[in-house]
Amino acid sequence: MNNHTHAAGHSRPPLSTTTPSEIASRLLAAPTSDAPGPVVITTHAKPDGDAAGSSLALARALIHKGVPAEVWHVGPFQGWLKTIAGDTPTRRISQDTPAASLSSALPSDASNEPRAIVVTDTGSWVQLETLTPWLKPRTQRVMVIDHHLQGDADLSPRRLVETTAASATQVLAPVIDALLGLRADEALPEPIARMLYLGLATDTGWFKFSNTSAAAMRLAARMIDSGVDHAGLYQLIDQQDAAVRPRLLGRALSSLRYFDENTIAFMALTGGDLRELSAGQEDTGGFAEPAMSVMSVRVVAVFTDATRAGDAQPTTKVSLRSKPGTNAIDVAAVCASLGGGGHARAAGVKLKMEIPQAQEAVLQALRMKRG
Ligand SMILES: [Mn+2]
Repeated sequence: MNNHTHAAGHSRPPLSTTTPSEIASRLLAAPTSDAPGPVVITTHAKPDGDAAGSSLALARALIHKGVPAEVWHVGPFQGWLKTIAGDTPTRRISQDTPAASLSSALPSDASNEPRAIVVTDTGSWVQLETLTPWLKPRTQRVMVIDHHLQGDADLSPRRLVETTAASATQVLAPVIDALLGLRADEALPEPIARMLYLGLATDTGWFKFSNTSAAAMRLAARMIDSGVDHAGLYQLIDQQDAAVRPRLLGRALSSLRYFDENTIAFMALTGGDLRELSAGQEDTGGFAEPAMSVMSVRVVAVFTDATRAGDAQPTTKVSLRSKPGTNAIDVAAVCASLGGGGHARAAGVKLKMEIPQAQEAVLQALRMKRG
């Protein structure tokens, strides 16, 4: 994920329990009479580039093979998502849909019962909150394609998880090759390649984060050889901010505090900041970069008020980033100690407390974990 503010599960089941070719053959198999519907592909709420890219790429590859497929996205939705989805069948589900009314938001007749369900870019129930009541009775038909360390074993018996992959789309690429019968050096149809590139590019910060590997670069080169307009994608995804974004960044920067010889940087966006600027959660995220560019800084935490109207308790969303190198801080471990998760260099957690208390808790956890 680009925005790593998800909390992931604690259990660590064996990572991969299946192979790209097994997933492909299951997806190409004729449906059974009790589950004749399309393949449903879903991902974590608030889809980022990798979530959108992995889910849409797989749907396009299946449709290319004549297999009916649709993507289910759970909000909030970023502005570019509609453009990226194009005419690929996509169902948009509000993240606030209560469990009781979920079934009326979803196709319910038996002819629509999906033959298979694929979850991409997450393997954790907490990131699939809204869809959990629908997924729970169907886990035997779920397959997971992911690159996160955390995951829940009871989400699916079939998991394709590579934690060294830069993006879920990198894990997905061999599945698509198996579906389409392509070698790993052959061109892909451009609408599929564009989605694979999108996941790679956004999860590597446009090829500058430490997860940018030779394999990621090779896959990106193959996608560009397949005709992807990488400059157009950059403009669509990274230069589409609402006018309020720089103002919100100004608020975050003016809250900047350093700790421990300027090695730790904290920024905060309060509920007041969001209200005064008429900004929403969808306008936040990605604010760590300016503080990461400070030489002494090794870790940045951005705290955002995520309390929803009517919530009994305050919620603070914490997004952590750290720099690679000697004594690099494993922010996934820091977040895991607080109930969250993510990657070693980018992780997150949601804490049921006000921002000042959340900052105290994260500072303690950072001081405990650093070398
Ligand atoms: Mn990802």
